[in-house]
Amino acid sequence: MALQASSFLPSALSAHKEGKANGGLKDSAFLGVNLSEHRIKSSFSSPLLTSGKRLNASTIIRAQTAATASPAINKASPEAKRTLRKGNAVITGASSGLGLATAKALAETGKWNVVMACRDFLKAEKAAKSAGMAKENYSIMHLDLASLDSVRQFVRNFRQSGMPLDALVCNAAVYFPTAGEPTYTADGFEMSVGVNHIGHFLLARELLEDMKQSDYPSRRLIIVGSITGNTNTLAGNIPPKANLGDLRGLAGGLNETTGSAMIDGGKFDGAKAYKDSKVCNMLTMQEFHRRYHEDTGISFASLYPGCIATTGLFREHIGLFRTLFPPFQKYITKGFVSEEEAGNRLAQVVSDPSLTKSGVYWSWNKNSASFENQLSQEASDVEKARKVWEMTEKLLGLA
Ligand code: NDP
Ligand code: PMR
Repeated sequence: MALQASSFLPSALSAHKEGKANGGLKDSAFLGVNLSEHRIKSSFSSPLLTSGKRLNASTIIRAQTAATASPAINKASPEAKRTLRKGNAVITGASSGLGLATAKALAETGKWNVVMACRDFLKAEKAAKSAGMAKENYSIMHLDLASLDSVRQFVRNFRQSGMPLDALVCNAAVYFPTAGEPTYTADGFEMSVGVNHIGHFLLARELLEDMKQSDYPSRRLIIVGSITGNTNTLAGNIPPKANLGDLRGLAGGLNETTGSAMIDGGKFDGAKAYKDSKVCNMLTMQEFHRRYHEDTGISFASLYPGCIATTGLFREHIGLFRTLFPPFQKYITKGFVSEEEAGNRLAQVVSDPSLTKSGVYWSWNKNSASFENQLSQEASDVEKARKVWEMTEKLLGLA
């Protein structure tokens, strides 16, 4: 049922407080609602090129720990002083939005070489230049997460560069809210889960070996999550809600010709597939933590950077959504953050000495102070995390 524009707020918001998350909000498309029915080396050789009632969110998000005011990431710290070399951070999807802003924030400290892992080399190069990133602080390597061959080639190329790996940020994502039919990766997985979860899973599993070898004082593997995959929040209760079900679609390979393109085995829904993929991202981070933190000392983290309503993530959405979403988030939910602010937040998770805790899903309060947030029941389900891990391994031939 379509949502009337007049009903989208504030009644929709109060419905959640009363525990009726979907009151007035049914299957949807405008604002969720279906209007139309609708080490550093100084030079690198190829293949690595050095380049040149307002909504009260605090009633929804419950902090487990006190908020930590976040210091500027470029402040000298005892940890930074001990560091003799620049850190190397691989960031996927650094050609726009959050990834680019994070790359810029890290590059500007002069303490990081950012490896921008991107599917469109020229776009990444242009983006880095127009962001004003200095050549000596970044390099670009090709990575298409929609192809497992490309992921494996990226890993080989990275190793050939000879750089140690100190931080990996799994940031890239696609979102197809208006797609009527699924599209597929080169390996036949539904595209949103294929890129956002499966491609990153393989990349992170492979590069974990490289991170283990690094002598950097604080090594971190970060997988970007989102509020919309967490059904313990208002945003996570906007239909279609994330739900991995019994994972039968994932087990079957996420393809309609052999089963279902959706993780839960249901009918294809692009918006749900994205939210499901974010649940997988947050579960994967926790499973990494349980399996590897103690032995390796690597910190595993996820985060919700805030609603960056202006990014390319919404490029496939209808025009009306793209026009109204930023003011809606700025003035009504007050969840809006600029790309720059979101980039600073993610850069903190990469390098701030106070954010080393592993297994954490970070969020920021309205004063932009970080806090350890609580995940939804499904996004923190230990058994589901293990199953998602094992099934994904199986699809990748790792088990
Ligand atoms: P953007 O669309 O601006 O950035 C996504 C990036 O992913 C782009 O650089 C894109 O490359 C890249 N990408 C897409 N497909 C592939 C692929 N097959 N292989 C390699 N790279 C690919 O969106 P955001 O910056 O908003 O999204 C970044 C992260 O932030 C995502 O994980 C998203 O889920 C998360 N997030 C975003 C929020 C928001 O409000 N925007 C809120 C919460 C989380 P290209 O430039 O070539 O298209
Ligand atoms: Mg949401 C506190 C309220 C809040 C927040 C923080 C977000 C974040 N959203 C909120 C509320 C609402 N949204 C309400 C009340 C509605 C109904 C009008 C609504 C709708 C909506 C739509 C249709 N919101 C959306 C969409 C999208 O297509 C975005 C999405 O789900 O992408 C997957 C989205 C988002 N809202 C957010 C955030 C952060 C997003 C986008 C990105 C993401 O999760 O990665």
